[in-house]
Amino acid sequence: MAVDYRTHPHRRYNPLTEEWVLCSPQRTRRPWQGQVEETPPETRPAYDPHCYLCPGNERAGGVRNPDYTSTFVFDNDFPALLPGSGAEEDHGVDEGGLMVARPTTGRCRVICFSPRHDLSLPLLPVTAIREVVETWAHEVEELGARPEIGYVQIFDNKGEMMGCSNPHPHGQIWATRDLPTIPGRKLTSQRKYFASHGTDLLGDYLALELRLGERLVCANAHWAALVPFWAVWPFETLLVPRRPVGDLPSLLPEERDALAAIIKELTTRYDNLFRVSFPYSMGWHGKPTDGDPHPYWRLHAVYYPPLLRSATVRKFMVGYEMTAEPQRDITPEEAAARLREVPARHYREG
Ligand code: H2U
Repeated sequence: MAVDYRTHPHRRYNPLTEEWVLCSPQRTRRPWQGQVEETPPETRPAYDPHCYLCPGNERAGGVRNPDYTSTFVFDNDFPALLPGSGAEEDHGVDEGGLMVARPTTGRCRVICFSPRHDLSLPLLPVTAIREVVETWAHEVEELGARPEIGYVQIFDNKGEMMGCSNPHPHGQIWATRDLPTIPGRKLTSQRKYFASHGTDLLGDYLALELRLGERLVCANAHWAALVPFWAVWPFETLLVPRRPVGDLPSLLPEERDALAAIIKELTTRYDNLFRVSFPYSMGWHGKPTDGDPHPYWRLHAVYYPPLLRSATVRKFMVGYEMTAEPQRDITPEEAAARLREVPARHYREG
């Protein structure tokens, strides 16, 4: 008897991370009656004299921000990594493979998306998001060109729920000597796929999704945003360029324009889902900056929002997820349909 994946428990495989997710759609077979709880509209001033990140203000470390008018990037005052000091030449610890430690180095930067304290990415004009895209690309190019940097991770924690420490819209850049775990897994999987198929994993996956259409959220001439077949978070999405391109600096001007437009649309759809500034952690996965061309690597961004039913009901990655493997109820197909159904115009700009 064929299994109906819309109603029957099953596991899905993530070929990028080589992990499985348990999908239990039978738990949501009841009609969607969960209250959509309204949260009070966030009213923040355009400028907050007490904000560490606003133009002209003094940061926690004592340095004063310039009166910036576009994006603004600075070295994190409390960095998780430090530049080389010579100590990293130490060979580290290895107790028979049971206790292994190695020194590491890197740089941490913070990027303020705009001078406006009150405008999150979906509320910024596309022209301002385009400047964020330009800044991301510039940072990857500049940091990645340094011989001591092997990987540049761009990420953004949006909203208090994701541990964001300051409401002023901002993201982070951690540039490391070593390749971190998740990009490392993606390197292995993409390289293996390319070796056996002669084509790139994400390019083939994107072609399949564009043909099937059921997990697509939105697309334009250069990009597609979709809920991946193997999504773990309820409204997780993957943003992929149509052209095989390995990193942000390699994007053409028209691809950067289209990226700004699709980021505006995707994050607007997120906000419109529960009429709230939708929290998420997102990150870019570009090819490592170790000098190898990595021809099998396709640039992509991942969005991991925690919300499940409303502005206040979130998905917790706890018991089974922590001890066995990730689990979800709502199917990726249903999540994509709901993101497609909401307007592409922001409820606060309506
Ligand atoms: P999160 O909101 O994702 O925590 O990022 C904010 C970062 O900004 C955080 O890493 C840094 C913190 O160290 N920061 C500064 O470097 N200087 C400040 O004055 C405030 C925050």
